[in-house]
Amino acid sequence: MPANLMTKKDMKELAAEAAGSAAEGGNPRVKEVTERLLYRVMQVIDECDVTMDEFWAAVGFIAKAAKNNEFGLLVPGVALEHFLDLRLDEADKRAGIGGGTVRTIEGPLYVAGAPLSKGEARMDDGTDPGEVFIISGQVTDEAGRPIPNAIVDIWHANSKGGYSFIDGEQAPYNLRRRIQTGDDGRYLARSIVPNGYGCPPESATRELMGLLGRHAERPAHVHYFVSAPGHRTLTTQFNFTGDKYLHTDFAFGTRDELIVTLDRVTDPAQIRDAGLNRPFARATFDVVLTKETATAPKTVVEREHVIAA
Ligand code: MBD
Ligand code: FE
Repeated sequence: MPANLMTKKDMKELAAEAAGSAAEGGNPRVKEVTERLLYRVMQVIDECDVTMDEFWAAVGFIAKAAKNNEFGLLVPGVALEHFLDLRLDEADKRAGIGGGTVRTIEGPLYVAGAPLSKGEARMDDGTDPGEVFIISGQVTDEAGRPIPNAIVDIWHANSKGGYSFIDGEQAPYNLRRRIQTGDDGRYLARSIVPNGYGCPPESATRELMGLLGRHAERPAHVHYFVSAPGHRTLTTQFNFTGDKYLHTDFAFGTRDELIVTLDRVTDPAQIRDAGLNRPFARATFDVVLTKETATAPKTVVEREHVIAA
């Protein structure tokens, strides 16, 4: 069939009717968004001459993603989670807010309720054969003043790119910790250098990436939520220089300001001073939080989070 069989007017009217524009009740917000969304879907079908077979293949794809509980993976994969960040960045700018550590996506693999400790934590349970990794940093305000009692909630993959709870192979809360900063705003984490994450082989998300000619990999990264009373909660991550996937992250999470360099320590005296017996890697990740104000756009995202048993 040819494309562009329909008039804009006909599509707009049908979308409006389907979204309940003539109906009294319902939720006005849902009606508004549904109407615009349906109109745009109709436009795409008509512009691209989407066949019935193609349409139902797309429905099947969405059903598969839903059955796998994969929407949390699909959303960053098609850049929408990053797009939400870009909008929030712009809203911040217009509200005159800047100067804090930049945000990036949360991703789908956070587990709430990780063990909480003061000042420092060991994140790994000692079973991962990966490289020992010491992360240190300071949480400050925009004036550089330390923020004591900030909660630094860190989570990352193991040396195989797997996340505890999700991969079913690790102890509960392995590589997931909350650290409360000391009076100097500092935190210290001992862990294992993570590997990058790849979408599961049979996932709908990987299938789509293949159809788009893209890969389904993330560079290695470490996730953070950082919160403190009177300050805006920050969702962010850092990556590592030299990573193969650093600038082609399938989830669009990499930001230039969030790339750290791993410092490899091989000097026996330094290894001993760190209380270790083999070479290790270390990195610094300092965090600057912005002040909470009544007019600041909201940064705490309400979304479903699992809690490990
Ligand atoms: C991850 O670890 C992640 O952070 C994102 C955004 C998507 C998939 C896996
Ligand atoms: Fe991740």
